[in-house]
Amino acid sequence: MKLLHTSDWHLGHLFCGRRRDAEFREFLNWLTNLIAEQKVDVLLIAGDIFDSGTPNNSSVGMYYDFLADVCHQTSCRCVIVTGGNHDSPSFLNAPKSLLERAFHIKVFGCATADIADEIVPIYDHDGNLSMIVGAIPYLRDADLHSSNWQESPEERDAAQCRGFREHFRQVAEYADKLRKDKPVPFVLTGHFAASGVTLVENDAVREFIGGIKTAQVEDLPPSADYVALGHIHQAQTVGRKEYIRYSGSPLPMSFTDTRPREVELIEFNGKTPAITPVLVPQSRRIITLQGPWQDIAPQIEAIRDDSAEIFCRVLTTDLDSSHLALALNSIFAADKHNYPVIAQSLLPLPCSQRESHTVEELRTLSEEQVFKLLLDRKGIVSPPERDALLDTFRQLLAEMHENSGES
Ligand SMILES: [Mn+2]
Repeated sequence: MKLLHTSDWHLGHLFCGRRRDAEFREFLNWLTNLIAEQKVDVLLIAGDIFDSGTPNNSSVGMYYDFLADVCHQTSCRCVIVTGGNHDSPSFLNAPKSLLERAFHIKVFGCATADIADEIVPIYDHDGNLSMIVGAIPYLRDADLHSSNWQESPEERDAAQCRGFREHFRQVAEYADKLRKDKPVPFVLTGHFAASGVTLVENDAVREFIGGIKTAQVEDLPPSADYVALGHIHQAQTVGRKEYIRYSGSPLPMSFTDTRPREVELIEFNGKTPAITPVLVPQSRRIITLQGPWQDIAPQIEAIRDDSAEIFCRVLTTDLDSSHLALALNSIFAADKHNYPVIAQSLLPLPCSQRESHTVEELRTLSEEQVFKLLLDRKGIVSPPERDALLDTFRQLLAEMHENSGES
């Protein structure tokens, strides 16, 4: 039995406001080919399929196109999709019965009251049980414990941990009953942060709201032969156990994440997994240019002239924000192609700009003036980015005034 583990696609993710449809489509086509070539039997997608609970139509289209391709162009006999903290359970679950009855696609948008719902037995062509998957989606607060307004935060955390352990234990117990003494692998999925994982700064892992903060490896049932995790965007093993893994996101989610991307291919010999990480090809260049202006200016010019769209971050160490803006504008005077998506001065702000405004002072400024001060302070100087943010701010302001009955 061959299994493929991936997670955290974040379809629809905007990289500093830029769309990535082409990158997502390339990844999904590459993945379909890999599943076909490697004759993968079971595909596991361990949460965060979409970046948002209300994904845009082109992301939804890509998802369904991919599922259709896997069903028609590969010999994959079962696709298992579990919800992550970014996914809307009801959105993922809406086509659940269609996908299950018409294709062999099983969707677990959220936990249900019946543990048996999360057990997927997989049979070979002769009808023999050949794998059991415990498909556990992201567990929300209500899945972990019943809230009690009198409990302290510590008591709530402890109750969540107990609920988490208990949920995984019950799924494993159910699988063990089904497996009896047959030498078939038991695979678990999960979407949470395990303690001790390596994180990257400014990565788009959304803070957990109403879920467990971190779980211990010891909280996972020992009977699992492979644990396919999602939520952390860098591929890694957990607790030095080879068979407990994050596949990470197939596309980097931030400038700070420069690690190679991968999916995990797992071949079982009886219950023993042989794990092969497969690198995901990347078509998009995502780069940071940092240093004195004189050194990075020629590199910025090369990027400007590149025909492919490059996500570039410029961090200068010897120009302040306004001089950086002027210098960039001179390079991009004729052509706005591949303008850096972030341009920031690393020089410390002069005292006059660093001073904080008192509430009284702020009252004398318009909302837009305050917002511009914020953009200055954040070092957002590139005109396209500044204009786009200002536009959004004005729209929000107009909506707010409308809602509050002002004109
Ligand atoms: Mn994620």
